[in-house]
Amino acid sequence: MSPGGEHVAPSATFDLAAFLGRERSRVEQALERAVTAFEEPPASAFEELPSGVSEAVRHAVLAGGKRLRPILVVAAYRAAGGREEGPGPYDLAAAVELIHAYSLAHDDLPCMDDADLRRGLPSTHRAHGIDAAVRAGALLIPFAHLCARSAAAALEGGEEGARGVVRTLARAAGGGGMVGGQLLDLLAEGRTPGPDELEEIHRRKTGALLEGSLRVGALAAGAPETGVEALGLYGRRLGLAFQIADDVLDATATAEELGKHPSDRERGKSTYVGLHGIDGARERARAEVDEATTALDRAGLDAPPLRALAEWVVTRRR
Ligand code: GRG
Repeated sequence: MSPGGEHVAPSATFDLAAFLGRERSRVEQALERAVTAFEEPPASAFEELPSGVSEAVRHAVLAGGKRLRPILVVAAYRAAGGREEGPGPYDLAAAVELIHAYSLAHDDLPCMDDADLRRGLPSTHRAHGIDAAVRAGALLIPFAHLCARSAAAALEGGEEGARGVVRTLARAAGGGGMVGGQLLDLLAEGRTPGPDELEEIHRRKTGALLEGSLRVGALAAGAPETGVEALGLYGRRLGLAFQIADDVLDATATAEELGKHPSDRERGKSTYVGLHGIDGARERARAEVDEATTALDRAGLDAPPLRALAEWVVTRRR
């Protein structure tokens, strides 16, 4: 078991459990720094934050999670040649997790998934109220971009890398990415999207931020376009594998194992399992992982952490 509590397959060549433990701890420290900065007046732009918002931000950001996206940011940064060992890459990575945290807090709201449980705890609005959850999420969006800009500017990619990082994060989080995917998903409720539409929903809703994490890390390291594209392609394949694995978990795991209610199954949504069956979905996830590692091979990137993470994405139990 890893320090995150999940099963991690032993690897002869790379100790993924130890890697995840180390990286998560540094990500948690960076997230604590980000939340503390958010509470300071210049960052939040409030003399005094509206009641409950600070608590809701702390809950949304700090209460658990696998931290896959920030770990991918730092792994991509290192695979692309980034050398900074200090907190800088983790501060950049935390900015991406802030976007993910806002999306989960808003996704759980009664007007969207209406979920009571997240990461084994009450969802943000259940713990701190709907008003605070909405405001916290909305405030996190611009704050995350400010954090990403200043962290990236201090790394090898400098100001040019930082511009690319902010553009990439905004695209991944926006209408062509995560928000657009969520919208397509909401509009598809009550009917069954076919395989192409389902893939497009997931490519945007889940895949865009995962792919964006890889691109952000590479850009901050000052990687050339070919390196950014290779890591982006790995991220695209990984994103799809992650979502297919999520559908398999949604169909096979309990709320206790997942730390949330398996919502898609209950809401009768179209899923890879619904379209291809459990074995078919597992095969698709495996094929995507193979494509992800092939993208690394073609770019001549060894990157053991990225290879191990791709494997873990489809064997994880939550
Ligand atoms: C207003 C249309 C509109 C959108 C607002 C709410 C929202 C933006 C987007 C929702 C995006 C969303 C919830 C995507 C699901 C991504 C996903 C699979 C989350 C689970 O990720 P894990 O397993 O979670 O990495 P942990 O808890 O480990 O961080």
